[in-house]
Amino acid sequence: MLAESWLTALLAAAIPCVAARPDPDLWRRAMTVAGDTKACGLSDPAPTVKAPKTNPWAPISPEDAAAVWDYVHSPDVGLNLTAPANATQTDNYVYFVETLQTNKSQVLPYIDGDRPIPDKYARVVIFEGGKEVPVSQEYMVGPLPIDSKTSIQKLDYIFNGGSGGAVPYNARYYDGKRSAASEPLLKSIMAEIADITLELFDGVYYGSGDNRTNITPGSPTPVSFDGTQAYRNIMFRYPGLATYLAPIDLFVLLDVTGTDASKYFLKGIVTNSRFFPTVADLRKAYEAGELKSEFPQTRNTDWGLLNYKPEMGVRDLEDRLAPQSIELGGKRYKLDTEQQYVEFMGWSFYMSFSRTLGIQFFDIRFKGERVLYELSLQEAAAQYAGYQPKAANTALCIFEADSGYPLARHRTGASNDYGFSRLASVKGSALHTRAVATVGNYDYLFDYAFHVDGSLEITVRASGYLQSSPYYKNQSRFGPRIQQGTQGSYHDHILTFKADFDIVDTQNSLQVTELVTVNQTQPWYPELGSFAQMELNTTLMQTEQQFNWAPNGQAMYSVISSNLTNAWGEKRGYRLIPGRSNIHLSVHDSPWSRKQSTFLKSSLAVTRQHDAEVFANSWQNINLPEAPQHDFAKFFDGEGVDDEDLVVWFNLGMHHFTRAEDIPVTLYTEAVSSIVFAPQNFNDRAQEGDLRNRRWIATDAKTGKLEYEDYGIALPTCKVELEEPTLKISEWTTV
Ligand SMILES: *[C@@H]1O[C@H](CO)[C@@H](O)[C@H](O)[C@H]1NC(C)=O
Ligand SMILES: *[C@@H]1O[C@H](CO)[C@@H](O)[C@H](O)[C@H]1NC(C)=O
Ligand SMILES: *[C@@H]1O[C@H](CO)[C@@H](O)[C@H](O)[C@H]1NC(C)=O
Ligand SMILES: *[C@@H]1O[C@H](CO)[C@@H](O)[C@H](O)[C@H]1NC(C)=O
Ligand SMILES: *[C@@H]1O[C@H](CO)[C@@H](O)[C@H](O)[C@H]1NC(C)=O
Ligand SMILES: *[C@@H]1O[C@H](CO)[C@@H](O)[C@H](O)[C@H]1NC(C)=O
Ligand SMILES: *[C@@H]1O[C@H](CO)[C@@H](O)[C@H](O)[C@H]1NC(C)=O
Ligand SMILES: *[C@@H]1O[C@H](CO)[C@@H](O)[C@H](O)[C@H]1NC(C)=O
Ligand SMILES: [Cu+2]
Repeated sequence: MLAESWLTALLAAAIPCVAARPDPDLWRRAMTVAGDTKACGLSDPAPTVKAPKTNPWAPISPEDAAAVWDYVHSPDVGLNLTAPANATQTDNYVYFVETLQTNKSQVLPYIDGDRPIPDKYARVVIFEGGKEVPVSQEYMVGPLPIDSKTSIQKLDYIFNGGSGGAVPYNARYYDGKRSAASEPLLKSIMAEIADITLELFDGVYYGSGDNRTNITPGSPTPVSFDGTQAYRNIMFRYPGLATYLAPIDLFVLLDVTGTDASKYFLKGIVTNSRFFPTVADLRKAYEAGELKSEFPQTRNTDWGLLNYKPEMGVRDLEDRLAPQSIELGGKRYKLDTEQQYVEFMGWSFYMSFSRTLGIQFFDIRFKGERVLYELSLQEAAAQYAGYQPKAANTALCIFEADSGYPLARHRTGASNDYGFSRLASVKGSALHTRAVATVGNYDYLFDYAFHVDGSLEITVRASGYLQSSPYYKNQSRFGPRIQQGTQGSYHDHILTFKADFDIVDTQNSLQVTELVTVNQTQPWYPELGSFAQMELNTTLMQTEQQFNWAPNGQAMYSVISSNLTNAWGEKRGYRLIPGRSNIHLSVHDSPWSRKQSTFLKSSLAVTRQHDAEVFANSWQNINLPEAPQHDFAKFFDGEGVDDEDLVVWFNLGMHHFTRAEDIPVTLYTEAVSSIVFAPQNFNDRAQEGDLRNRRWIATDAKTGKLEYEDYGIALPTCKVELEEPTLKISEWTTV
């Protein structure tokens, strides 16, 4: 029993960061079990610390958000709002309330000086379908908390597209109220062809509330190109847990321009790669027997579930628990949970959270000196659709883990000439801040690893259901067949990040160090004549630009301080090191991403920091590929970036070459992309000499005497007594 209790306790300790919680009660019981293992420090909370300053980036409180809600609904403010629960698309209603990011120009005098903390503002999105010219309009409300000084104004300055915070109705985010408005038309069309869909696809659609309905409509984006029109290209799938993998070959194209649903109409129906402008055209082809499905979709999609499949057999020793990551001896990081502030091995940073961006990091310092002012995700896009992470699904967790390799290792003086040898090895570990964001059909796993040597690694992984297509023999150019009736459609995943570097202060430059080949002569090699040599060619980027990693990695990019040098007179900096799969968008002129996603089209970009250029994107750009609300391309207006406050934008992502192994879900081992920021002469030497988690082994060749130094850092011993094991390992399903 004890063995099982141990495992349970260890698993409970390890689980918060690797697994979803299957059920809150199980979770509570497991924590109780883990709570008994105090002796090992396994379940001790992280030590606390007081943040140097109140977090100026923190999200507004739930109380303030509720007060803002009441404020905008009050008749005095005059917005004529309907409660969202009762609203239709032709009413005015609040879509969301969130925190407006505080201006850097207002934060620096506070965080670095003695100015008071800047005022907080809320950002409120109101869908104004009840206006004569219906729009979506963003507002800023503040200062908070609400008092006599609070006012509401249009939030225009974070959008540079020309219409500020306004988005035309047609391009407004396609929410449930808009779907509801076009539902009667969809229902009538689908009822008219129910006999056809029943025979061809074993499916009928009479509306979502009708108990005969057995196929599910889905609407890809964009729904508009420039806001002057709106359409829905509705696809259908078999419902169920694996619905994304069970598409059927039926697409209904509706024109849904404007708020008057009586004017909506059918543009056509697509099946068998053929377009039928009217129901009558479809019926004619059907009656002529031209529409048989070659590879019908399977109703039973158990093959698409991420569960144990006994029919696949067993692997030897797989009945044993896999290794778990645990923090034996107590946590080595400190938290100020109220201020969302973290300290770890010389690192310190604040965190914030936004509905549209997920987790954000601010004032990231190493040994007291600022490296980054801000690090945050800007967009998670797929080739055919850009969408935003949804806050509701994010689970944040922090833990330290073994790096899986030593930070450094070397054996020296092994030869008998010296009579002795030394072997040294330094433990590698990193603090991971990890968040999982479910964005539609994918679970993106974001990992920010703060390594003990001062480097910061950002990794993103994608797992989940493919947006698949019905399979056709003659469409293999879009991807392979991956199930009976399913094709894995090729696509790109691109995740855009903002890295506002401040190498100690805001006066920085972007240094490019190219490896160039030059022909040289060297007097002591007369026989070689002129011969090729490598040289470093170091330059500073002069103006704002988008750029890509040099082929063969033959250039190093570093953000350096304009003025600060280390002990050796070298400019202090941090280097950008490509990791795995540093891709950008493949198609640069697709009508679905033509102008609203310029930031996806290069691996890197550098711009000058401005309070009004906070974001690479606007969350409503998705339906405005031809007339973006916010246009990243406009950032590049020739401003200098040498000796300036600069921002680096970078993309991580994957070209998703789909495969049978994407069933049931895409695997994190392969769908991964990363980047590392590493000190480049930021320090005077490697940041390891002050770490005691190391071994120093000296051997004397003559005497054979061996000295072993562990600096007093040893495996903690502890005794665990558990009253009653309450959980079986099998009750934990990791996700
Ligand atoms: C919605 O409308 C109903 C009927 O008019 C009303 O009773 C209810 O209070 C409204 N709900 C909200 C949240 O205003
Ligand atoms: C208020 O909004 C409703 C739609 O919800 C609209 O019918 C009405 O005309 C609006 N009233 C004013 C004064 O604008
Ligand atoms: C479906 O709904 C109809 C009408 O409400 C009802 O008469 C029928 O019993 C329902 N059938 C099933 C299988 O629930
Ligand atoms: C591909 O196959 C479909 C279904 O068999 C057929 O309708 C379509 O014309 C074919 N397309 C091409 C380009 O051959
Ligand atoms: C070096 O010299 C070789 C032989 O003369 C020539 O082909 C080559 O282009 C030169 N390379 C550079 C980088 O100048
Ligand atoms: C060094 O880079 C600069 C700027 O790109 C370029 O003009 C120059 O020719 C390069 N020098 C060598 C030796 O490649
Ligand atoms: C850089 O340092 C020099 C010497 O201390 C100083 O004169 C100069 O103003 C500094 N430049 C900037 C941009 O801070
Ligand atoms: C932030 O900066 C922008 C651009 O300068 C300005 O328009 C805006 O009013 C500032 N926000 C606050 C809350 O002061
Ligand atoms: Cu994918």
